[in-house]
Amino acid sequence: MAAFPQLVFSGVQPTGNFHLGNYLGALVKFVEMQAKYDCVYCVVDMHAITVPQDPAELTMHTREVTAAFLASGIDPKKNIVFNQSQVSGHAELAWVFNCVSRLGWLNRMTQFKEKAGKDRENASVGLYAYPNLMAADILVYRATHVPVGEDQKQHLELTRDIAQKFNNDFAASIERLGYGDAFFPLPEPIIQGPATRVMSLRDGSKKMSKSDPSDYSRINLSDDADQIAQKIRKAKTDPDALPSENAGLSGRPEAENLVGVFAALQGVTKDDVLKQFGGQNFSSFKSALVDLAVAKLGPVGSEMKRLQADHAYIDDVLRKGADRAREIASHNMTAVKDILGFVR
Ligand code: AQP
Repeated sequence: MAAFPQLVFSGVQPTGNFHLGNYLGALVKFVEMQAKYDCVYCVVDMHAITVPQDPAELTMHTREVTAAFLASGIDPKKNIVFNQSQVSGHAELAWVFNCVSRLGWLNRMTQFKEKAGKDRENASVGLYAYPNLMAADILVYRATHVPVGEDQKQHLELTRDIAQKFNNDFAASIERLGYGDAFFPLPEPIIQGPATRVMSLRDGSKKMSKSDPSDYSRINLSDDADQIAQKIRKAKTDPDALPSENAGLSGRPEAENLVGVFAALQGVTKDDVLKQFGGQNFSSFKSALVDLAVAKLGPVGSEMKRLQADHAYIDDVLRKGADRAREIASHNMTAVKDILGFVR
């Protein structure tokens, strides 16, 4: 397959309750990647409307996620930071992919099953076709790397299937137009580190999620020090002391989760954490975790609140980012239209 220039793309939905899972599973990786790659970071507002949204809240949450990006250390001058709906290439390519992707593929997506629940007939068509739009988000930039949490792995596999099928279906046209044997790269997910799947603080078998009705299940980036402390102290654990090695965490999902969170916040491995805390009870470990979480998340949360209040600045970042994103996306969409045989 042709070699593609390395480019990172990832997106976050503006759906409120931005939490520790989003931060450790996505944002921390986004920040790390900017030293090594050109990166495109998107607030995916078109994904958000696959479930009902209040317009005023959608605007507020779009600014909140953008503020979270910037407060975490993403540099909007070096990287492209924007919101999806300002660049029409996402929707255009998503339609093309609706015609490439197969019903059988979408039927296997577990996120749709979880989110639609029992009332499938009443779910929006957008929620069902969500992974096709996600493939378009990534491939409209011909991005090669996608930092995400574990929960997005299946959608990334689908993105690769769509890219592969498009490359195969239109191979002759792609070759004739001088793009070699593939127009789209097969993007690689980047899912690594000790907190690729942060679990609910109330139930170690469920992932930490924006839509969990219990606010005690998650630490929000907007929580203050008291709220962080209270949530960690109330987090579910088991009666045993912490083990000294990773293997001792098996079958103890709540313990494993808190150790993973500690490791990710500290930038070390779970084994390192257990070397330090093995044999200790949860109350002393939780106290150390509270101190660490407040030290790491507190400054991000307050910077986020400060930025979020400055609508003019945030909207300007998004507008300028969208201008840069649009340039790449329209260039690639012109090529896609030529490949498909659309007259322009
Ligand atoms: N619990 C998690 N652990 C690690 N990473 C996570 N991500 C989400 N939850 C966790 C990662 O955060 C990024 C942004 O995801 P999104 O904006 O698409 O949000 P989401 O996945 O819809 O978030 P939730 O909380 O899971 O929302 P609901 O409650 O609606 O299902 C992605 O990279 C994701 O992997």
